[in-house]
Amino acid sequence: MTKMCVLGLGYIGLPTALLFANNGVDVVGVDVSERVVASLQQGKMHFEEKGFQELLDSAMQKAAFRASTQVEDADAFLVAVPTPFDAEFRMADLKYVISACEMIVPYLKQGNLVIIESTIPPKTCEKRVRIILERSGLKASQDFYISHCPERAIPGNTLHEMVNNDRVIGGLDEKATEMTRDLYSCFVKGNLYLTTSTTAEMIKLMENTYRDVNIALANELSMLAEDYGINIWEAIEIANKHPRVNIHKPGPGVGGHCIAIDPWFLTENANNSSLITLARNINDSMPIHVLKKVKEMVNGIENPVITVFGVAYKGDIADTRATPALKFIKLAEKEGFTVKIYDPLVKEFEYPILSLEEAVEGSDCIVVLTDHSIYKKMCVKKFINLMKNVNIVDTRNIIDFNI
Ligand code: SAJ
Repeated sequence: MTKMCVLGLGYIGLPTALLFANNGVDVVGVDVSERVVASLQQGKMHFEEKGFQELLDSAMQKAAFRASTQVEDADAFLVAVPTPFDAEFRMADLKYVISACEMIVPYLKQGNLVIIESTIPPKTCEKRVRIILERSGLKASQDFYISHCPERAIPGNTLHEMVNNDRVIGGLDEKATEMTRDLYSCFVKGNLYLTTSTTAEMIKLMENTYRDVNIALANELSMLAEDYGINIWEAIEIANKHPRVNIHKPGPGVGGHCIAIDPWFLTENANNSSLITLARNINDSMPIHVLKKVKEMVNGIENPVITVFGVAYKGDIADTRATPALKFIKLAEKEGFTVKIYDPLVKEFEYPILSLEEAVEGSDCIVVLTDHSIYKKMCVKKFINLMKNVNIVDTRNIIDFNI
């Protein structure tokens, strides 16, 4: 039986470890957080997502998964730690990837495979990961093997996408690629596309950059449509009937831990990336544009109270990482507005989350920032009379005023 050591038990590392454990691999999951490890040792997930607890229960029943703070000898090591964004230099901060690789060094043996799932800039496997792991005295592509297999699952539907999406696998050499393919084929039902490590690194960043640039285009089109007095949602719907057009959705900006930072990993070493940089700047500036619209609406109202609907970074999840709502709220407070928040999914946030009635009572303007499906079915007539002044800015086109 193959033994795997997975470093990083977060949103990606943990479900990946559990999928391997449920499909014939003996897995030890390693995390530097004692709290995370203690919770998993008791069979409890430290965050919620559909299907994860069941997957943990069955892996524990099979005795195929253990959590630990210590790396152990294994046949394969999988690194799934975060790659934070260094905002000052607009670069990937590789500190966690580097320290995970350093933790592997004393345990690295002949024939081992090291897979990096964390998002990394092109050439990181070749130039950083290889050099750190070779401190073991072993030589990459001769004594041990390195590959990159980026995760591409969407938060909110992680498990389904981890199993069913196609995957990209890029080794430093062909043997590394093949060893990685053989491992992942135990649970991945999608196609496994084989390439080099640098190409795999680039592909992952290209995918998220593609989305960011397209969202920026949608945001720019929505601002132009406002100038022309056009309903952008109707215009996009009709334009997208064209067989080769797929305009994304405009909104209050791009949040989450991937799309808003990965494009910078692609441009950190480049001097010819004006389009990608421009798209990032457009998306980052959207909360300012939303505030401008709110200011126009509450113009003349003394000490306006505004209600934010939704602080999750996108619809139907409780995740607020890098949410554009936070920038909007901070800007609104600077403007002197009182801000109240309603988000039925989010449990922890920098600001208090109120009930619908508390949040709407005495409000001068509702600003919808997240497209939770629950907002679609809300009966507006039931709460609109609680407002002091009825103004609504719906950046996601989700509120149905007829119900
Ligand atoms: N958004 C828009 N308009 C759109 C689509 C999204 O404003 O048309 C906004 C969302 O509201 C959100 C942000 O963009 O604030 C990002 O949301 P998302 O659903 O586009 O993506 P993430 O960040 O949840 O997940 C992405 C996915 N990448 C792609 O679809 C190319 C996922 O497959 C990746 O695995 C993930 O990044 C990651 O970990 O890299």
